[in-house]
Amino acid sequence: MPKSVYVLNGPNLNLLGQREPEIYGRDTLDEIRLRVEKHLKSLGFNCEFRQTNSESELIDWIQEAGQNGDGLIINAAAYSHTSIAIRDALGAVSKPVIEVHLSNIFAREEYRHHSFVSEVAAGVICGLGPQGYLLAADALSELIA
Ligand code: DHK
Repeated sequence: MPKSVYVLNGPNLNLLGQREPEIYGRDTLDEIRLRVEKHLKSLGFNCEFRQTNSESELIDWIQEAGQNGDGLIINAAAYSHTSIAIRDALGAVSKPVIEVHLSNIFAREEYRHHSFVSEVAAGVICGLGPQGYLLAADALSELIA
């Protein structure tokens, strides 16, 4: 049975493609999902790719990933900067976690410079657009092996 990687996306990422494209790019989340699924498949992993605008649903999915997954890629979007609850849910996951942001959060507003997720992530990739998810998949595949 193939190992499985959860790819969880937080609030407003459902609007990718139309939302501030000069910051987040023109790819839709569905286009990114197809690329990530294909790439993870080529690395031998099943992909569970999801998006929610709800903090509680994201926490439930992080807990599910901790139980059923072998690794986790997360773009918690704005919750990265605000949610200790999401940080704590990730802290309880014993599988490797990689944090991804499409934009370079350090080149943006100061309130985006701190991420609670980073404290509990094995690594952080930001500023490389959708490619960040593919690089995270490569890193995770090494960490899981
Ligand atoms: C996405 C968001 O929605 C923002 O709230 C974060 C992140 C950055 C991203 O770049 O993917 O600050």
